[in-house]
Amino acid sequence: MHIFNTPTVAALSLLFCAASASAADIQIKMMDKSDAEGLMAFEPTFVKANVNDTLVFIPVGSGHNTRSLLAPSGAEPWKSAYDKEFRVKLEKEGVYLYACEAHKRMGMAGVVQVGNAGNLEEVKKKAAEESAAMAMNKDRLSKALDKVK
Ligand SMILES: [Cu+2]
Repeated sequence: MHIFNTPTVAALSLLFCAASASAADIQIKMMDKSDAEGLMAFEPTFVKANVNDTLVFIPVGSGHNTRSLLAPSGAEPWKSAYDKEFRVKLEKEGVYLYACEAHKRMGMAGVVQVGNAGNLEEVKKKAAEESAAMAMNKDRLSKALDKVK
């Protein structure tokens, strides 16, 4: 007696393939100096992701962490330990702003877009406030937000 007939097994394996293909790990390095992004930077500063992808923050320089500044409604805020790899699963659509707590004033901040950017206006407002308090890299967040499509 067969529990699954062949077409059912084929359909199930297709489903598993689709699920695993759609969720990716996206690496973001926490750096004292990035060739691409400048001093005190997350590399890349802007990331576009899909729902259920996972951000993986990798400590490259030392004395950095990551903390969300603004997340779409319903999304869990995050705060990592210093100098530790940290994973965040992105379960809600929208734009996320985050920074390194030690170097936020030096503009060490980044942007993640997940699916539709429904909260973009709110994010731009928050980014402008944060950028005004930065001593360097003051245009980093606005440049990153220009990439939101
Ligand atoms: Cu830092």
